Parts: sequence; C-alpha cells; structure tokens
Amino acid sequence: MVKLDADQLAGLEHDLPLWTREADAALLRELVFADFKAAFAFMTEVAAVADRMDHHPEWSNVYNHVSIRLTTHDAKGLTLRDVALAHSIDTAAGAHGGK
Ligand code: H2B
Repeated sequence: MVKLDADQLAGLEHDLPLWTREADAALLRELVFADFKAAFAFMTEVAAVADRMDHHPEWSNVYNHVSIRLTTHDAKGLTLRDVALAHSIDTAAGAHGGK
C-alpha cells in the first residue's frame, strides 16, 4: 500500500470534509449519536465493513460518542484504504443518525 502523495492529501479537505487530518498520518472524526444503542449499531455496521476490507479503525466509544482514527499501520500513514473506509463510515453514520 502506497501512502497518499501531497496532492491527494490536499484533496482530502474537499473529498472528506467531515474529517480532520493528523498531517500525513491519520484521519480523525468525532461522532455523536442519539444514545448508546445507536452508537453501537453504527459501530457494528462499520466493524463488518472494516473486516471485509481487512482494514480496521482505531476507535473508542463513551456512551453516545465515538472517536475514530484511521491510518494504515503497514504503510505508517494514510493510504487509499483509509479514504475508502472513511467514506463507508460517513454513509453508516448518516444511516444511524450520527452527527
Ligand atoms: N488495519 C489497518 N488500519 N491498517 C493495517 O495495516 C491493517 C489493518 N493491516 N487491518 C491488516 C489488518 C493486517 O494486519 C492483516 C494481517 O491483514
């Protein structure tokens, strides 16, 4: 897996506006749901997608709040796998009322 180049990194702002970036290392998103059940349903859906992709988020959950960090461990930075997973997460978040 190849790390994103400077142009690709710059394009993320437009492509994934709900995510912030830790330099070339990671994408970050904080989500809030109606309650714990909604947050966990979201996480369950993302877990299935992530496992199919063999690409897994770093995340934590406190009640209705989910913090997510995406990075590619093998590449020691951001790759297109993180971008693909971020898009899937945005879709799942929308479906579960995450803000
Ligand atoms: N997830 C992430 N985020 N980065 C990786 O490099 C990675 C992964 N590698 N999930 C996969 C699993 C690897 O460990 C297995 C053996 O394919």
